[in-house]
This record gives sequence, C-alpha cells and structure tokens, in this order.
Amino acid sequence: MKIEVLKKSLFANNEKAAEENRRLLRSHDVLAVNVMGGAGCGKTTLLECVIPLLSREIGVAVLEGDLATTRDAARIAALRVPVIQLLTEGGCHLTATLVQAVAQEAAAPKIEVKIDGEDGAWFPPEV
Ligand SMILES: Nc1nc2c(ncn2[C@@H]2O[C@H](COP(=O)(O)OP(=O)(O)OP(=O)(O)O)[C@@H](O)[C@H]2O)c(=O)[nH]1
Ligand SMILES: [Mg+2]
Repeated sequence: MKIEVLKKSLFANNEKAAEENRRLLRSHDVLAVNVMGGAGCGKTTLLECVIPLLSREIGVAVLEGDLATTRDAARIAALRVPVIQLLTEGGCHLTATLVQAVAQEAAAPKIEVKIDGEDGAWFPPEV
C-alpha cells in the first residue's frame, strides 16, 4: 500500500516565510535568538537576567510568544525594552508566518531580537 506523505506541502508556506524572515533580519543586520523550552522552565527569567546586561551595549527587543496572556510581555516591558506580544491562541509554538507579521516592525530600528517562544520552534533555531 502506498502511503501519501504531505509534510512537504504542509510546511512549505512556513518555510517560505522563514526564509523571508531570515533575509529581512540579515538585511537589517539583526541577530535573532530563539529562546525555547518547556512551560515554566525559566525562559522569561533568563531574559530578565540577560537583557539588563545586554541592553547596556546593544539594542534589544523581544517578540514574546504566549498562548493567551500578555503577562510575560509585561515582565519584559518592565525592563524598558521594546516587546511585541504574539498570541498563539492555543498553539504551542510560534510559526514563521506569525513572526513575519511583526518581523518588519521588529527589524526596522536595527535592534537585536530575542524571541521567547513556547516549547516548539517557530522556525529553525539558527535563525
Ligand atoms: N529554582 C529555579 N527557579 C527558576 C529558575 N528560573 C526560573 N525559575 C522559576 O521558575 C518559574 C517559571 O519561570 P519563567 O521564567 O516564568 O518560565 P517560562 O519558561 O518563561 O514559563 P512560560 O512562559 O510559562 O513557559 C518562576 O517561578 C521562576 O522564578 C532557576 O534557574 N532556578
Ligand atoms: Mg515565559
């Protein structure tokens, strides 16, 4: 029996968006760091520790992924760095297309971007 594999077509749009995001960030000389890990493992705490140190030297902004709330974004905003909240509305990870919706805005001021995602990848971690 032949089994049809749909993976390629299912992810094609996301991979295209990921490539466009990479190109956009590169063209603005922005380094994006994907912070991902299980729920409650300390992603936001890590950012709260490193952002005050980093932001003395470089521009820092955060795209904050969350299922439904803006609580983590408020924690980052308290550090006085730009933060954009991406609500996944139940999804466990940020997709490249979701990030693309705000990537233009995030890249514009020539800042380095930290991405605090949920426990999945939004697009490949090397981005
Ligand atoms: N003992 C210990 N607790 C930690 C550490 N890092 C974070 N915590 C605690 O773990 C809890 C969750 O930390 P967060 O930084 O909110 O974790 P998160 O990964 O951002 O959580 P979600 O965004 O909900 O997935 C908080 O009560 C933190 O104080 C650590 O290194 N050691
Ligand atoms: Mg968090």
